[in-house]
Amino acid sequence: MRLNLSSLATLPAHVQRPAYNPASLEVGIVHLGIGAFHRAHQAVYTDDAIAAAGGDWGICGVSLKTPTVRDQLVPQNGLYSVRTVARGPDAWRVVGSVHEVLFSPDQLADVVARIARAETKIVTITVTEKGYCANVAKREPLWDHADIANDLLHANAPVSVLGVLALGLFERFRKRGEPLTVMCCDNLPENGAVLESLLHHFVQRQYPQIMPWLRDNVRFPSSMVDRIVPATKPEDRTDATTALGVADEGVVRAEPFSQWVIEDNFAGARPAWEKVGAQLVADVRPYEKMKLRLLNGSHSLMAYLGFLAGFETIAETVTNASFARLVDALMVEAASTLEPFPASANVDVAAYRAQLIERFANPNTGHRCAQIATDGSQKIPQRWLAVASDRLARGLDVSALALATAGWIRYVYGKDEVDIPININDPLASEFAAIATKHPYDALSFADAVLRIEPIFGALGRNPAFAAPVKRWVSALFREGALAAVDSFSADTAFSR
Ligand code: CS2
Repeated sequence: MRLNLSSLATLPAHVQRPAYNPASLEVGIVHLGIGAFHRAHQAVYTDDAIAAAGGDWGICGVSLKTPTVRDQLVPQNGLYSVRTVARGPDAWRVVGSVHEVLFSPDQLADVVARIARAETKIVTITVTEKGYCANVAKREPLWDHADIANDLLHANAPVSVLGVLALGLFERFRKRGEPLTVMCCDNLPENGAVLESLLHHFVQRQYPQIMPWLRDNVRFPSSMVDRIVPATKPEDRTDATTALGVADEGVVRAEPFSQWVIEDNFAGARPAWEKVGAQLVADVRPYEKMKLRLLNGSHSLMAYLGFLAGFETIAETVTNASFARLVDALMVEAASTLEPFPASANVDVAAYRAQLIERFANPNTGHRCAQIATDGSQKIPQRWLAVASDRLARGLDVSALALATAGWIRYVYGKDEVDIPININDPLASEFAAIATKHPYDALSFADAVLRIEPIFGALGRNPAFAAPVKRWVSALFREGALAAVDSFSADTAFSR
């Protein structure tokens, strides 16, 4: 038996299930990039909001790159379970908000029709940092990226998120031209403004005739999303069968914590997300900066150095005392660059930091360093390098950020500490490999060449106040390994704050 609308009634009592009839929902939201994160985050808030306040907020989930999720969820009528991995026993719930799942390369016409329908009020997006095919600093599409180039040439067979959105918007304009909200839910700073700019650039080339409509009718709120969602593990599927009594191919695992801060800037109606824990605010920037720089910054630091030191997961890494001190030092550096919160927000950065350590240390999360280590070229600019630039501009030291950056450089060298190749998953992987081939085991030249990759480091890579400590740490990492380097960082008395 499989989880689906007919087996829903057979679920054991301990499994939380939709408090409404999922079959009766109409689609009000199109989500591009229906991976595990969306299913454990926005879809859960929407499930709760429908239960609390009703509304036709069914989600049409779209995959752009692989048909896996569609193939898992269509036989299940969109139903799937979330396994919440706490320190105590797991909790299981079945989510009913996903109404339909499409694979865009096979079902483009349906995707476009969904975006164009007046009943669709919101498009949300999680395609990861690299999915935007963008120069984020310039807020412009990478015009020579293969996907963007394809979409400019074949407007009716787009493969990129910008191309699919542009085609959907064009169709919406041609129909009734109802207003629409498009909300980015990826870990990019000012993600709404970035997406708006990318899409405006793209549409300006592809469909210039809709620009006035786009400017006046389509809103791009920013949002900060947070929940640690490791990749689903094989045992999640077996355990789902035991917990639910039916098989669930779409199960996702997630930590108990969840946060969503949304800029209150919608073109029309939206689910009552504020009734179920989401924060609707005038300005998301202070929240996203705190989250990107403290949570994601620490994550990336542990991903590279923890991996090199031989740790499998974030929890193992942060339980090592020297790593814990280094993470704390990184957070101290990052915290000094945050923006003030409105007094009414009640945010306590020290408590936030302590809570992060607790979350990282949850032994049941099983979040692998290797998973977070992907796509570093797309992540470290906003997680670390912006922090380093801010601090250097104020004459402050960048000790922990330098070691973190050195860890990433050592990692992209592509061989671990016992010389086993590392599978570098990054859009710039071939560039790193070429540099490594040119400078075999030459820590300083390798580091120097990587620091000169302009799209990642910009001017910071040429600033000796940053480059010099980074290069010293890269040498130390090649010489003595990550564990010894992190130990010596943590023992360094000069650092004791
Ligand atoms: C992680 C994030 O993989 C990564 O880069 O840092 O996915 C992180 O788990 C989430 O942003 C937490 O909200």
